[in-house]
Amino acid sequence: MTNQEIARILVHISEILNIQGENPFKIRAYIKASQTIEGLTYELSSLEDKNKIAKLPGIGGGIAKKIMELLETGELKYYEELKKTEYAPLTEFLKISGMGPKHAKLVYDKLGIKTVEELKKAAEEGRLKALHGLGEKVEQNILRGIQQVQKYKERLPLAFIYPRAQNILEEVKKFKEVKQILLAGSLRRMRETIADADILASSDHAEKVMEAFVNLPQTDKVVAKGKTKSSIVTRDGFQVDLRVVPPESFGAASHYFTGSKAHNIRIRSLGADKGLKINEYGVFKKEKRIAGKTEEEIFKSINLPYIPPELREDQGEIEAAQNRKLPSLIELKEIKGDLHVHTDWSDGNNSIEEMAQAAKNRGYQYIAICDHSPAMGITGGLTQERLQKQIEEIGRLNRKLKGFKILSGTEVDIRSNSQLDFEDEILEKLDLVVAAVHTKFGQPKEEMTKRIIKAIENPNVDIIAHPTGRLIGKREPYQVDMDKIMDACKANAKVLELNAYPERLDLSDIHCRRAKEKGIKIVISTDAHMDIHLEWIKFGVATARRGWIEPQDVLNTLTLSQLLKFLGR
Ligand code: DGT
Ligand code: CA
Repeated sequence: MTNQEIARILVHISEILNIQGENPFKIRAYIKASQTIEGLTYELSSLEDKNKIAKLPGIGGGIAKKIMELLETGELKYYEELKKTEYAPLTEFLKISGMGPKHAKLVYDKLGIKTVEELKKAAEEGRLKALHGLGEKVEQNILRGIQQVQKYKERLPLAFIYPRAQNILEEVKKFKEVKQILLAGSLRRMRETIADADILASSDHAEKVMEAFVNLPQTDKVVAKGKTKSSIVTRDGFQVDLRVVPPESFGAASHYFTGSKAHNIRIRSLGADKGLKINEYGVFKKEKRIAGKTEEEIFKSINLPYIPPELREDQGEIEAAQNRKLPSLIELKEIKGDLHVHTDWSDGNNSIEEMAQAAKNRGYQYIAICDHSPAMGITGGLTQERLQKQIEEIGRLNRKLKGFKILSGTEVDIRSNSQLDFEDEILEKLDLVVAAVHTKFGQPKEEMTKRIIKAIENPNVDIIAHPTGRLIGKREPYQVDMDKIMDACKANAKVLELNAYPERLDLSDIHCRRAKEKGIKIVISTDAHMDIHLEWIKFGVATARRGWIEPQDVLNTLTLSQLLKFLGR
């Protein structure tokens, strides 16, 4: 059983318990355990000493035992029984934005609704709004939520596919016939969602590579097996296409299969203007191949500099290349710290010290601890008194740490009446204040925009976190006038966050580009709830690159002393 499969079962258990109205601590324990397992860089099944499972952060003895049962027998009795209970089928509803566990239970108890189709029909017929506590607005939200889920069904988040496709690439790379290999398609362009993973390899023995590929342990189903292209569906449920080309075509094929299609069409037509034929095998003048081994050669054949994959969307990158005006995109190694992480003081899984150590190990100079505020009850949001204690604890840890600084911060909730969830007198004591909307997503656009601008205008606020509130494939952004938000940031020298949490990526690439045009700084933060989540920074950086962001646009490329000066505390 893979980590992924185990994590999925634990989440499912937490969902069933949630609908049953179980104790929140018990529910949270399953969620935390699943997060831990999803973040591991090795498979639990490969552990020699299974007793180590109980020692992982966030995994207690009871759940550890259940995991061992899963690993040993491939089954969990407790889970099998739980699945037979009355409310178990309702967990499908939780994928729908606007449907919490209480609503799920309500529609079942009152109307006997058990499937998404039944729910959709009931919403369309206006039968939900009559239920106590639902109403017209919630009904519309649920309907929109269902459409959203159905629309995204075929695409998965980048951060889910990326590491799994990378694992497969590493396996294929081991075949001795393989010379070069890379992730291509939307994965290489780092789009926020991926339909299928494309891998490209070069070899003189394509058929042997095909044979080995379809027999990988990750393979669940072979969709197609050809001489130079095969497709599998992995046990994690997504499709991987592997193409093999001869080494002299690797550059041309890399370019072709990276796409996007729109970019490729433009490149091919620029070639045609010069009497060149550009395809996946190379660049041809009459019948003669004049380039194809590297991607640089392809661009050079039409007098263009190399265009980074993240820009290849035909969104002005070709014109920029022609005018020698391509941006120098931000790179991962330029990130000097993470300015939004959680700890076990609220809903995180690691201590302040563990988070700091993990950040230091990444070569960072600083980290900002931004646990939740009181309004976020379910996340264990800090009271004013606990925040005061946390500031003192951070002071103590900072005296111990050398060459690294922990900043005292908060992710303060912007209440629906636009008040912040902490008094200014405590916000003043912090090194950094991140403010965010977590409730009342359905406010009208004007109200929501005002609500956030009010926070931007508070002199103690530095950053607006996940500015649109979207959850990819799950929740549309709330209604907000981003131009007005950005103008307010500009006027008040405030920063917008690009939250790299896999289902957020909020700001999106498009908003990043707009922010840059308006001259607003962004900060790329992970919102990590565990030390290993710091790794997600790479998806944030990738999204920023897709938004044409350069290092000087990003707050956390500053050194510690520059950052402290910017914050001006
Ligand atoms: P996805 O899979 O929807 O997340 O997005 P992509 O970009 O990976 O699309 P996919 O898998 O259909 O194709 C991979 C790449 O192959 C694509 O980015 C560009 C190239 N490609 C596919 N079909 C065509 C085509 O008809 N013309 C050209 N020029 N390129 C194509
Ligand atoms: Ca693809």
